[in-house]
Amino acid sequence: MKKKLVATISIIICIFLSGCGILSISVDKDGKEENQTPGRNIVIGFSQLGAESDWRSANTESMKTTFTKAEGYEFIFEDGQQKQANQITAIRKFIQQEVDYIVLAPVTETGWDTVLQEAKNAGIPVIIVDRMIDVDDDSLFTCWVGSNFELEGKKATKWLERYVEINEIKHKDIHIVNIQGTIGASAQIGRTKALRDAADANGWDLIAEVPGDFTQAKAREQMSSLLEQYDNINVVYCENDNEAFGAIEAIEAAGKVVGNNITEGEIMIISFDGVNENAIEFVKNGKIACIAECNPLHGPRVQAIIELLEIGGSPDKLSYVEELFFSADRTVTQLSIDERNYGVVIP
Ligand code: GYE
Repeated sequence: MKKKLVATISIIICIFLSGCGILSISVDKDGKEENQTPGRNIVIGFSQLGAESDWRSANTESMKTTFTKAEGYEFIFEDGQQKQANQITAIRKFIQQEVDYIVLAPVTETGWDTVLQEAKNAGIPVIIVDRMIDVDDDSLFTCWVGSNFELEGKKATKWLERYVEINEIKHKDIHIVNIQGTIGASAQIGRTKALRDAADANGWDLIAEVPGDFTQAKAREQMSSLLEQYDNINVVYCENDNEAFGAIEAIEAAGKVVGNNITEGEIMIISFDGVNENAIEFVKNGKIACIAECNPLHGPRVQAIIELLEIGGSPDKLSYVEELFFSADRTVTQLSIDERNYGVVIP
């Protein structure tokens, strides 16, 4: 309640300041005029893990368009290019630059203790966004905001379980491969765990788990080699949409058909994210059976946290984002509707 009140007051103050026109005009290096809130220049160092997927591009865009000069922020962006070492270097640079906040989208969960201790010693709050970190001491980060990746996986596997039952397919006839994300990333860990648990519980044949690094190219390569090794694959669990695109390309290149009719030799694709319009199109035309949404628009969420910290508030340690589930199969979604605690959008 107190937190809400503090947040509300801050929003009122912001609206008041801009409403009164208390904005100064400054000129950037190209001579263009920019609005700037006077007396306020919050410096944020953002260590983004890379640019592997459409999700990531949307996430970067959300951060960049949120933390603008006009809103009183100086935003320093560093691309880690999938390497933790680069992200650690970026954090150390932010500490030297004496930024006000460090925002970290970590590539993998472990290995952050030392550098985050350095940030803590420097008195710089660290906000973790998207994937989680696994540190011994929770006080090394202020808070985290992101998705419940295992829940996303549970939605997808529940959907498959229902599909199998409604279509009177035997669970043991599900021959599934998992094209995983970046190994050690929270999104991979949660989604992989959900599939392993569901395969165990239902008796699905989980043929193989291979890393696809969340990229289209790696997934295409992995899927081609899986098709050469196994001739009974009928479901492909792709841990993001870009992998789904790559898997579809490989399946079609091998002369096979992508679709839900697995009893007639088609190969079903299950995916995550739902960011790219093409992925939603694929759900509509049956090339992707279902997508557990993963929401990348964290910019405003991180902003709300920073604004709360600015006025002395304390954000929740962990904030999970609400997400939807996309499937074009109305029978399955209707039948499972009472059992789930998440929304379904039928495109
Ligand atoms: O699902 C995938 C991206 O960590 C939630 O990373 C993120 C995942 C997302 O590469 O597309």
